Amino acid sequence: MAAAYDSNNIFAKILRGEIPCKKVHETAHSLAFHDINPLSPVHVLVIPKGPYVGFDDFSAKASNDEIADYVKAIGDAARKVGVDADGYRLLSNCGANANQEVPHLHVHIFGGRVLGRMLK
Ligand code: IU
Repeated sequence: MAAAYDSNNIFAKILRGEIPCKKVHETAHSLAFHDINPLSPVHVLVIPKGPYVGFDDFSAKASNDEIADYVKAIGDAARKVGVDADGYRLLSNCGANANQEVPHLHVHIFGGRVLGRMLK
């Protein structure tokens, strides 16, 4: 079970406009922005606007509208940054065993080069 949502996490602050981000794409329920510490030439994070810790509580509690919006936002963000032609990797760390650092659901989009079999 996911931990309780901490509204002081860094992505919550980005969503409230308290901390800036390099925005790629925004929808009613989702926001995509460039990772502050890119691990590949293109490294974008896509987050839902709702208070979800990770994939576990999002998949259990989010509405169908939020889920559909989020999945489309990930694909649209990838196309906006131009990684769709050559391919890209999606990754979401969920919880302690995955070393999730920021406790707000995020999907990483890695692209811009040939990626090894595992990136993180
Ligand atoms: P993780 O999957 O939770 O380990 O990924 C967290 C990511 O958030 C990681 O790639 C950081 O570089 C990124 N990040 C960020 O983009 N902006 C920030 O202010 C912080 C972390 I803190």
